[in-house]
Amino acid sequence: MTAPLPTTGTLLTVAPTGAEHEKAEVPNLPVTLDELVKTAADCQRVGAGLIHVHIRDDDAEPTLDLGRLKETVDALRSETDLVVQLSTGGAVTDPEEDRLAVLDALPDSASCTMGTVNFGDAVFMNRWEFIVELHKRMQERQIVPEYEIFDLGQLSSLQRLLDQHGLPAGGHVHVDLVMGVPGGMPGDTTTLTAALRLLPEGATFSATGVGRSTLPVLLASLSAGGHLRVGMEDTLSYARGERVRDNAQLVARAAAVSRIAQRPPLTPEQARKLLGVRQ
Ligand code: KMH
Ligand code: ZN
Repeated sequence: MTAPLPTTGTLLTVAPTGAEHEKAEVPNLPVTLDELVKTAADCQRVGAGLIHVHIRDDDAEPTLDLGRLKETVDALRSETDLVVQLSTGGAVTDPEEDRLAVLDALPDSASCTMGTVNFGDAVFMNRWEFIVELHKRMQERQIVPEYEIFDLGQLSSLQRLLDQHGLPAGGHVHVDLVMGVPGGMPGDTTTLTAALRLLPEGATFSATGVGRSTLPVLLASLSAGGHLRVGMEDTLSYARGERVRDNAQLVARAAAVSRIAQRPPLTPEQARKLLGVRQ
C-alpha cells in the first residue's frame, strides 16, 4: 500500500462530547441539545467540516435514545452545514442492538470501529459479526462510514471487510486513527507512519491523539497528508497546565496550523465531496 498524497485542504472534525467525561467534572462539556448546537455552529465558524456526535440524557449521562438522536440530527442539520456523524461506538456499556439502531436516525455518516480494544480499564467490544452488520446496514441506508482504528491490526480487518462485503455507501473509504487510548496504539509519528502502510488503496485518513498525544498526532497527520479530528471527547487539556476553554478553541488551533501547512480547512460542502456524502 502507498500513503495517500497530501490533499489540498484539511477536513477538520470536531468530537465535542464523547461518552467518557462527566459533566460534573467538566462543566464546559456540551451535553444538552442547545449546548451541542451552539458548539457545532461555533466550530463551523472557525473551520470544522464534520461533527462526531455522542449525546447525553437529562442527567448528562451517555444515551443512544433514538428519539433524541433524531432530534439531534435534525437540529444540527437546520442550524449548521456540518456533516453530521453519529457515534455507533457509544459508551463501552452500550449493547450491540442499541448501537446498531443508531443508524435509524439516518445521519450523513456514522462511526464503525474495526475491532475490540482494551479501553483504559474497560473493554470496547466490537465483534466481527457486529462490524459486518454495521457495514451492511450503512450500505442499505446510504450512510457513509468512518472506520475508527484504535490499533494497527484493525486496518487488516478493514481490508478484509471491504474484500468480503464491498465498498461503503458513497464509494470512498475514510479512516480515523484514534491514537493514544490506553490499550490501543500509541500516539506518535512512527505509529502513524506504520498505519499509513496498511491503509486500503485510495483511502483518506484523519487522526486524533488522545490526551497528551493530541499535538504530536495533529502535526504528524498534517505532515503526512492526513486530516484532523480534535475536540473535548479526546482531550481536555489545551497546553501544559491549561484546560480547554471550549471545542472551538481546539478547532481554531487546528485550522491555524492547517493554514500554516498550506492545507486550509475544507468547507462542509468540500467535506461532503471528499467523503462521498450526499449533497
Ligand atoms: N466511547 C468509546 C467507547 C466511536 O465514537 O465510534 C467509543 C468511541 C468510538 O467513542
Ligand atoms: Zn466517539
